[in-house]
Amino acid sequence: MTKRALITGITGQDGSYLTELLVGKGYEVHGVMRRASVFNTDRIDHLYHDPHLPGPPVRLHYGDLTDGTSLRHILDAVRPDEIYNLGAQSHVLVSFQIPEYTADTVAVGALRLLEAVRDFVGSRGGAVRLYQAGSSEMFGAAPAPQSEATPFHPRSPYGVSKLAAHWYGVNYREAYGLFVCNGILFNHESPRRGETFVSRKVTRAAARIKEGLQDKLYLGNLEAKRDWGFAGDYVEAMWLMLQQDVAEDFVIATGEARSVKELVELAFAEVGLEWSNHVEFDPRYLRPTEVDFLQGDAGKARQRLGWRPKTGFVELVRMMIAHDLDLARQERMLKGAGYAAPPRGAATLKQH
Ligand code: NAP
Ligand code: G4F
Repeated sequence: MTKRALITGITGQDGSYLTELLVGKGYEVHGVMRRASVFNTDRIDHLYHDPHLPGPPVRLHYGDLTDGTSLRHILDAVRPDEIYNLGAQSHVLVSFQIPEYTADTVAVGALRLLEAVRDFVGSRGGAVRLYQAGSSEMFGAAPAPQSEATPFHPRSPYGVSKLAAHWYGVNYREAYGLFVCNGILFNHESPRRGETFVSRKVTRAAARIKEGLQDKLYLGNLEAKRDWGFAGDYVEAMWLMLQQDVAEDFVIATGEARSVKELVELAFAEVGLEWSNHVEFDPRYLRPTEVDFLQGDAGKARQRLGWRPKTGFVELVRMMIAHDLDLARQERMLKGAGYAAPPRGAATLKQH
């Protein structure tokens, strides 16, 4: 029997890698996509085909985590075996600017999905397994290294909302016996990372400065430390959690922490530049409350899931730099040939 998966946030970084993984395992994959005024499927265009043509079994459904009815209808249409709730307003600094919307998508959105699943299982019977995308941001100010046993102390509206979603998941597991796994994932990046997260902002800028397309990079706090892994490795952990006999929660991390400054130094060194000649401080990128030090202990995932990261920090930054150099070179060539508009994905750097 072909397994069916439903992914919220399929158009995001993790959604795209998870779709590749599940298609490779023979799943039929369905995704929830928000309506946008332009095409917003860049990350999955290589997987998604016009439904009239033969191609990988990936189907998209319009829906939104702020719209519980749409979620319930999609469950009836898809009848999934596994659900991965990756949809979120996922930017920490932005969550201070739009806290209510962040809570609506991240916290109440997870609750809406759980209620829809509970209703679906109640009326249709059968078993549905749900992965909830939790975050190391829930640990916030808790001392490193952080594991499943570490008490949470979130430091942003995003972190608080993810923590509410985490506890909703635990509660629905205990109250209704739903199979819900909370992944507590530390930062994970890739060439498909959104351009306003620090890793991608830095690798894009280093590449564009190298190609003469910009001169300066404006950043906030360089002292914060993060445990950065590769998104392609982390989606495997999501899938593994849902293949266990019992639903549990898992920390997923590399166990290595680096500062933002180390990331910047490495990225600029990769393109042969001295970072301090190009990086300027801009206080607009500071958060009202910062998370200083995240370093995960993924011992439980190693033992129980057999999961370990395959990609190290240096390899990750090299992969991202290689990708962004390609984009910057395309942009430079097009500009040289007189085209005003850069290729999509290489748009002129707006330093959000
Ligand atoms: P991302 O690239 O920002 O993708 C977020 C996805 O959520 C996008 O597909 C986005 O759609 C969708 N979305 C946003 N608001 C929505 C709404 N109201 N209804 C339905 N979908 C909505 O995030 P990511 O890096 O792939 O992360 C995946 C999940 O893991 C997120 O929940 C994130 O908070 C969590 N997480 C990420 C990390 C990390 O380091 N990457 C670490 C821990 C946890 P559009 O494409 O239309 O914007
Ligand atoms: O790349 P960031 O924006 O990621 P952050 O805040 O750690 O959140 C990411 O990881 C979480 C897991 O812990 C996810 F749940 C969340 O969805 C997201 O994927 O910032 C990393 C660090 C911060 O300390 C920030 O203050 O980089 C610092 N930073 C310094 N200058 C900057 C900048 N961050 C951004 N985005 N932009 C800057 O200019």
